[in-house]
Formats: sequence, C-alpha cells, structure tokens
Amino acid sequence: MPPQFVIDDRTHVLVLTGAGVSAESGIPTFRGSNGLWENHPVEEVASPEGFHKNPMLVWKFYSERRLKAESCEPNPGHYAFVELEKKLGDRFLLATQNVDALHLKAGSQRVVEMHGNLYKTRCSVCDRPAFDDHTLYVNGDMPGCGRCDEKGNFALLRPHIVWFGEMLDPADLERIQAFMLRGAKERLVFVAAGTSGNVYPAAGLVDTVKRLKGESWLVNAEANANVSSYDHVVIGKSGEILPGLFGAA
Ligand code: BJW
Repeated sequence: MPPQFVIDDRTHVLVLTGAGVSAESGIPTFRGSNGLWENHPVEEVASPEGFHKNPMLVWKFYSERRLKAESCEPNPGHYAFVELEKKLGDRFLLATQNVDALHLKAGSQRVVEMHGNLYKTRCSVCDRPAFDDHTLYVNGDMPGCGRCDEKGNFALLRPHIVWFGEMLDPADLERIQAFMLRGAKERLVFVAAGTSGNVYPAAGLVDTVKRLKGESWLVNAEANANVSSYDHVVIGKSGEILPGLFGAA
C-alpha cells in the first residue's frame, strides 16, 4: 500500500511546491546536474545587482524560460492538487515557488505565487502594477516603462520575479500565515513537494507548521536540505506519488 494520509472534514492542507513538481512537465529545476544554475550563474540572472549590470542578459534568460514553459503542460502532480482543492475548498491553499504558472494552467485556484510569475512584467522604478506579458525580449532593445518615460526618465521594465535579496510580497506571506493559524485550530497538514529546501522563507514554513503542532509531509525525488524537519517523507517522483497520497476518511 503506498503512503497515504486521510482527509477528514477538519483537515486544512497547505501545499508548498518547488521546481521538482514541474520537472516531469519538462521544465528544468535550479540546483543539481542540468539545473538552471549550472549554466546561468544565479547572481548574474536572478539578483537585482545582476539586472542592474546586464539587463539584456537577464531578459534573455527569462525570455527563454517564457518560451520553454509556454510549450509545457501540467503533469499528474499538478492535477492531484486540483482534485484535492475540489474536496477541501477553502481548507486548501497552494503556495508555489514556481513561476511557470502550471498550477494555474492545471486549474488550481487558491494559489500564492511566492516568487512571482514568468508571464508578468513590472517597472523597475515606479509602482505601476505588474501586467500580463508574454513578450520575448531578445532583440537588444530593452523595454521601457512608458509611465516613467512621461516624466522624461527612461525606466526599464523587469520580470515580475522575486530575486535573491528581494522581499517577498508581504500580502502573500500574510495569506499563508493566516491560513496556517486558521488550520491549526482544527487539523493542519503541510505537504511540500519537489523542493530542495534551500531557499527561505519557503524552506522555513515546515518549522512554523511544527510550532503550530501541524503535521508535515515531504514528497521529493531525494532527501532534501531540510528533510529532518518533516514528520513523513516519501521519496519518489511527485507526478507518481501525489495522485495517490490523499485518501478520504
Ligand atoms: C523532484 C523531481 C520530481 C526533481 N519529483 N522531486 C534565512 C537563512 C538564510 C538565508 C536567508 C534566510 N532568509 C532569507 C534568506 C536569503 C535568501 C535565501 O534563502 N538564501 C539561501 C539560498 C541561503 N532568500 C531570499 O533572498 C528571499 N528573500 C527574502 O527572504 O527577503 C528578505 C531577506 C533578504 C535578504 C536576507 C534576509 C531576508 C528571496 C528568495 C527568492 C528566490 N528566487 C529564486 C529565483 C527566482 C525565480 C525564478 O527565476 O524562477 O526562486 S531562486 C530559485 O530557488 C527559485 C526557486 O523558486 C527557489 C527554490 O528552488 P526549488 O524550487 O526548491 O528548486 P531546486 O532546483 O532547488 O530543487 C528541486 C528539488 O526537486 C530537488 O530536491 C530535486 O531532487 C527535486 N525533484 N525532480 C519530485 N520529478
């Protein structure tokens, strides 16, 4: 019998996903062999300093990822969370570190994109809201804001991505926190899948769940950096494990 946890009408499930969940859809992960960071130094393409130094390189990196992700489809791991949400409704929240939007494409609704969205762009200077954008910026002309330009200053558009050293949206963190506090009043279950457990604050969620006396599960291809923090660990591919993980009471 594969591992399974039972859902009853008091169960609240907070999911955290990482790049491993999209690996079976054909999207490369970050760390490890063939990971994105192997050929693209993280400080050059995923930091504010890297963008300031060479915006063209950063836009090329994200444009290539836009192109790649657009041709990818959700896999059974993504759909397992869609089914779980149908059962739980408001007692479900999916926090993803992934920017590929595949959870949304699969049909998940209660989604927090902690690290942004590949298909959104915002101004690097002013506070105009992020907007939908599938453009591939590869031809050398860097995109300008348009609004800042009106005031005579050229301001670069940038990917709507949370880079290292940048703050996550406080509203996203508050939404996750509020969900955990509400869930802990009944039964809080935390399921992390396909993440190396290296990047904070996402990697710290399991510790918060523990403090709130919740139960935690890790589904990952290998023992990750914070594996010892979890109550239950299932080693394997998320697209194979997740569809059978959630059983009804
Ligand atoms: C499979 C599989 C299959 C494969 N099935 N599994 C506390 C302590 C120390 C440092 C910090 C701290 N708090 C904050 C920091 C600083 C920093 C940080 O965490 N640094 C660490 C690296 C040490 N964090 C930040 O800067 C964050 N900002 C912040 O906290 O602001 C306040 C602050 C600032 C500065 C100091 C202190 C406070 C922002 C983090 C932004 C991360 N951004 C990135 C790139 C942008 C997104 C993008 O371009 O796509 O987000 S980094 C990259 O890593 C990306 C990912 O979302 C993120 C996590 O990676 P993930 O998803 O875990 O992927 P992998 O590749 O690492 O792992 C995949 C796993 O899947 C592997 O284990 C495989 O085995 C597995 N797998 N196939 C199941 N089929």
